Amino acid sequence: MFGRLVTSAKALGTIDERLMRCGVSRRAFLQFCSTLMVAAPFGLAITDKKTPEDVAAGLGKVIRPPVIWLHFQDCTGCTETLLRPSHPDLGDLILNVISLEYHETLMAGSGRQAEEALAQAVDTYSGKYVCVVEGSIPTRDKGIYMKLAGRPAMEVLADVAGKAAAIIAIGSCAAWGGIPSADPDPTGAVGVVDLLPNKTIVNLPGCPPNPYTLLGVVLQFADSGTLPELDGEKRPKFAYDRDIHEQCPRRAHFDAGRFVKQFGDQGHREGWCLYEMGCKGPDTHAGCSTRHFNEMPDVWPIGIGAPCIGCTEKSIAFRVPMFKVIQIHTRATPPETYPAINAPQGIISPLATGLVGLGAGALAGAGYVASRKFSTARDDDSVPGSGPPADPETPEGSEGTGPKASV
Ligand code: FSX
Ligand code: SF4
Ligand code: F3S
Repeated sequence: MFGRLVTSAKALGTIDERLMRCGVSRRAFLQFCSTLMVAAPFGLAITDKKTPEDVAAGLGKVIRPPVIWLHFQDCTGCTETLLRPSHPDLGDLILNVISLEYHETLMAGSGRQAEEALAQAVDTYSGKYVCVVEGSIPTRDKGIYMKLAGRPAMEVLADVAGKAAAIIAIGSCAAWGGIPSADPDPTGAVGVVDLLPNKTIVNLPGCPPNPYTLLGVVLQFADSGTLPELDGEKRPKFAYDRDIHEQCPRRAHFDAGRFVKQFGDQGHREGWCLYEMGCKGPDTHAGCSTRHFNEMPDVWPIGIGAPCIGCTEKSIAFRVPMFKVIQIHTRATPPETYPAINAPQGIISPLATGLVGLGAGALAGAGYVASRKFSTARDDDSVPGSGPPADPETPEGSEGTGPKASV
């Protein structure tokens, strides 16, 4: 375990002092704290509080952690996700909460100036800074495929991470190679843990991961010198202990056997389950189904109608084809055990529907909406809103596959 982060640099100051000096509003800070609470509802001492005000009171006293951010082979999505929140204020706030000492993509300096900035940051905060690594590291041919100031990335990593108090590999690329390591892997791309096997490293895979997971880990370390509990893949349990499928909003469709068969079909438009489109949610550990991106509801792959590609899982993302249907290995029951969606028992009669409708009283409105969504009997007069599909070319199986009520 690393030692407590003690700062010798008065310049860092506490988060409260910094926010006050920069004129960051209390409202923005409270909003940040409440988002942090949602991202880390348990497993982190800093968010284990009753209200955002309590979290803010604790965080405000924390010395801003110095962060040195190394950037290797990747798409820069990890940086983008951190600094492109839906509210511009929040991006500014994040840069005030941490003390970002070096970040090639964001800093104004370049060339010799940048090299000096890195050397100075490492020297000033040696043994006290958090080293965040984004991107994979090329190892083939002695690492010549990526050089910084004439030095292979491998060498820079060993040097900078070697003097850090804590190392965080952000994104799937830094955690285990990610996209650059996909077959045929021309550069021999690996993750941080492959090159520094004896160091304590926190992996935050995801392409990209949720930025609040990073902030939670960094701030907890700055506050108490401790890291959250990790799983076997070195991922913090608070963010990766559950699979996507467990809390997916489309789960009811999975359980009922309602699957999208083709992008753009009626089921897709209605928000049915994407399992048959290759969704890897049942085998993927991440919090996306409850912690969306950019602080916006439904901004996550499944929320916008794309199957989860398993981007947090080393054995799935960029290894298993995106649209390949996987075997279910979780507690979820395989869909084969559910009743067939085209059950041969027949359909509900108009009379039965009428009686049920009368008896259900207030449920009638909801039933109408549900029947419009799920009924597929094209000529079933008993179901309001059913009828021939608007598009006669709609392929078989994409319309007309919903459940029919049996009598
Ligand atoms: Fe990109 Fe990051 Fe993917 Fe990799 O996230 S979003 S390619 S994980 O390193 O920038
Ligand atoms: Fe959601 Fe995918 Fe599971 Fe379907 S298979 S419920 S879309 S996680
Ligand atoms: Fe990745 Fe799947 Fe979340 S693709 S972003 S783990 S929904």
